[in-house]
Amino acid sequence: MKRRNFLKLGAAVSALPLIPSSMLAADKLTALKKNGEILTAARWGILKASVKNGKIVKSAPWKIISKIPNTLQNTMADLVYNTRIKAPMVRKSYLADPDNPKPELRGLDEWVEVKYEDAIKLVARELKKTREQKGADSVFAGSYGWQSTGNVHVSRTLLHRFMNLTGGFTGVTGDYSTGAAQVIMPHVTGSNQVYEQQTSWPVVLENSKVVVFWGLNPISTLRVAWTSSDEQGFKYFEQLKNSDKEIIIIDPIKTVSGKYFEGKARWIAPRPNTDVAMMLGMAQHLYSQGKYDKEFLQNYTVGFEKFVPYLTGQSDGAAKTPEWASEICGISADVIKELAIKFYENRTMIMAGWGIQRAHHGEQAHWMIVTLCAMLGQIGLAGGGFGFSYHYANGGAPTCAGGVIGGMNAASVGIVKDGKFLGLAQDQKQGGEAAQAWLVNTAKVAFPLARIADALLNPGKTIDANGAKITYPKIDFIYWVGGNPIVHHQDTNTNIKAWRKPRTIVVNEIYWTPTAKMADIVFPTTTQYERNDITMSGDYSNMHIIPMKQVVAKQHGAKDDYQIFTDLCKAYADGLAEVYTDGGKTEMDWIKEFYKGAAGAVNANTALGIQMPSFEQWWEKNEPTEFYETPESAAYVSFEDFRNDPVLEALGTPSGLIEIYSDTIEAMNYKDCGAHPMWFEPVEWLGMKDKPAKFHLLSLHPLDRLHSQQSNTSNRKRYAIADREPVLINTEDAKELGIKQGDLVRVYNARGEILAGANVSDDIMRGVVQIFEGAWYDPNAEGLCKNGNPNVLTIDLPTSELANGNIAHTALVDIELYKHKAGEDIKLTAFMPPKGAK
Ligand SMILES: Nc1nc2c(c(=O)[nH]1)N[C@H]1C(S)=C(S)[C@@H](COP(=O)(O)OP(=O)(O)OC[C@H]3O[C@@H](n4cnc5c(=O)[nH]c(N)nc54)[C@H](O)[C@@H]3O)O[C@H]1N2
Ligand SMILES: Nc1nc2c(c(=O)[nH]1)N[C@H]1C(S)=C(S)[C@@H](COP(=O)(O)OP(=O)(O)OC[C@H]3O[C@@H](n4cnc5c(=O)[nH]c(N)nc54)[C@H](O)[C@@H]3O)O[C@H]1N2
Ligand SMILES: [Mo]
Repeated sequence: MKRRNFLKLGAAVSALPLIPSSMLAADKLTALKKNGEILTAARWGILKASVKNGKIVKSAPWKIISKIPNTLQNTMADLVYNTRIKAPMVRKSYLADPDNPKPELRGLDEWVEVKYEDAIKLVARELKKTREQKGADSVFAGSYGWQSTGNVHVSRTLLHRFMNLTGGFTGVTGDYSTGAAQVIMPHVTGSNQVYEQQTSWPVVLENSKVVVFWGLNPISTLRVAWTSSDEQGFKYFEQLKNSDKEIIIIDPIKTVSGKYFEGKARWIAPRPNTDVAMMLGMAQHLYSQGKYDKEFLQNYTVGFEKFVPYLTGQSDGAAKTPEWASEICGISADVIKELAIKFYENRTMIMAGWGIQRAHHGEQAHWMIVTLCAMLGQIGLAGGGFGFSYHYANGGAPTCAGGVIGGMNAASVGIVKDGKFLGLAQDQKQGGEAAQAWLVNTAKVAFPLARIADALLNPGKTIDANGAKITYPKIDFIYWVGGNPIVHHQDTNTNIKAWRKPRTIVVNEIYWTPTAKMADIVFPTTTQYERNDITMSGDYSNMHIIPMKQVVAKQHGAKDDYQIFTDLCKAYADGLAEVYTDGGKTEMDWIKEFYKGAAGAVNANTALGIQMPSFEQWWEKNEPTEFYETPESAAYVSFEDFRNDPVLEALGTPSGLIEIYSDTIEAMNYKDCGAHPMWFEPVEWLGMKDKPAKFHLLSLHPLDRLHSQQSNTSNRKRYAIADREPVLINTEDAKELGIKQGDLVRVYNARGEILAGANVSDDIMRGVVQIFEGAWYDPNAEGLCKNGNPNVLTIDLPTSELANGNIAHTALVDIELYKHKAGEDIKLTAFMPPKGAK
């Protein structure tokens, strides 16, 4: 251990005042308003809450930025008052004997209410026991999820801080969002592209002639951001609609975005998971016509000459002609040729979403887009090339000049011996930038997130991952906060088996979600509206600093995650809570510190012309501080510097250039990811021989929810059909099956079965069905999900050995009119508390 850390720590503890200096002022600052309006923020934007007699009666956006509606903003009251966990609870068999807790009864057992203090002691004791008996690696705290916004109450970081200080944990790498793209892109372009600023919207609106939405549903997905949505993206897509640009939508579904651009955009619907073949057809056509930018390929890329034999079929006997592609993707060869030439002859911006890479061999999709764009030669030119985050967190909204607030960090691994905290084992690690904050890995042992069920079921198994070998630890303790893994992970029935492996599972939750129901110990947690916090808006724009003022009192004895982990520290070892809270800091102390850091920098930078007031004044005023774009940020063109000087501004790839062919990946020698982009048949798709089922299932991100969040609000009335999650099915397909609008249907395959309500429409191509992810899993005794969670039907395989991302959008299913089977229980219980809970 470093002496410096001992000193730092000693200083922190001895300087701990009896009453934090800010306490008196804080009382006034934290006083609740009983009547009137309160400003706060959520993932879904800056909000104004109306309270009457201390109760939320309404929530609405702070400002109207565009005419595009955002239904997530009006549900605050439901989020505070519905389906709450009302007390700390322990699963009956676990409470009876934590050493023999009958994990096979998880999700089935009764629950028993316990005193908060007892639950704290129980968790601290069992965690310590697990670490002593099985080592720190047996404790899993990867704990992925879309927890609430705010830089203080960030549940996952707070968990990691606790887990690090008490001795370390097994974590995860990557995420579900961009599991494949974030791993392949650094090999191809030197950085991940998916969480990076895009060519600015003003540049696109001025210079692009053609805008392509390749699997892009921005009118839905821009409803949220990781910090808080600034909603600038809506404003710009609105301007795009009113412009004279040609818009081409490539998507099996005419989504809300397709409808928004109806009459303006052309809708082209390929078979799901075949986009790479379609792009290869375009590339081959450009090559055969000599219509590609040889100079760009020469100066800015490597490996095109090794890719050509694949295009021409010299290497594998199949020329990737538009006709070849058409057979696979179902789009006519003429259209493929026409699009290729159009993109070549006009300044074209290809905006791609992430659904296309949440599929088997998902790495290939974005790699092929970059390759196609390299042939078009417009990368680094104003309004040309590609952008992988226009649909997410308002990418392309120019970055504002101003202050950036700090946040909680996950601290370092601590050393605990005989009930005493001895100090830190290593230096502090700081959090990353907002857009990629969750990619920061603070654990020593980590595996790709989407392999969680595989890891639980196969301890000791070694997998390949991006050139490394990773051996799964034997996980015996899970602590999850701010996520809903029983809902979000693929192949639920396998996942449930995996979740019955460890001895202990602890969950901090607001609601009785399916994940809370699958735990042993549950702590009821506050919603973000029951505590104070501070956040920024705009993951890329850094547009506002927003005071998140507590709206109502904490409900039903719910505790903040910060409180729970502070109390766990106290129970775990003497002296730990002081370190955890950095000398006794309250939520207001942290908020003030984060504010002051930013305000100091802003006020010192006179060029900004913005003076931020004292913290107390600012908090009292309860309004966001707004920052503004600069001429430079409004003119930002991604890859422009590289284009101007590929030597001085070399990319972070081994060659410094765009890698159409990667020697690094070649050396990994993977069967399922080669050295250049390729078409691989997915494990299930519509063009396969001996299809195991008839329809391709896509499970998009939900319009009226954030994943599973808001399932328990009145928004459900907007979409539920036959009181279940809707399944979108093509009119002709439905007719053949005798299914009508509103019918209750069974959707099934070899992996499981769910109920859904039929939504019959021409807005989806034939052979494809769509069920939004996020419906709360609600199994009956036979394992039929009565509410309609599509993950019961999806496949839990990795994209490839390279990225190990999830493949949620690769699955075939069958569908039929629901016929009642004798004894089958289909009463919806998703929103009811489990046995033993109030
Ligand atoms: N089939 C299919 N599956 C998918 C996807 C798909 O496209 N198709 N997409 C995947 C993707 S990209 C993602 S990101 C995941 C999302 O999966 P998740 O992020 O796990 O989904 P959420 O529903 O947002 O879960 C967040 C949970 O945190 C709780 N929570 C909120 N605030 C707090 C807090 O302050 N403290 C605590 N303790 N809890 C809190 C909420 O109540 C909620 O239950 O789903 C993945 N799953
Ligand atoms: N309202 C709302 N917004 C959200 C979220 C939410 O839950 N609700 N979640 C947020 C999160 S965590 C993430 S990761 C992002 C997700 O953003 P994305 O991953 O981009 O969203 P998806 O819904 O998976 O898919 C986007 C589009 O791709 C299309 N698509 C799917 N498969 C294919 C295919 O094989 N080919 C083609 N051409 N198109 C295909 C879908 O039909 C859809 O229109 O959204 C964020 N925004
Ligand atoms: Mo995501």
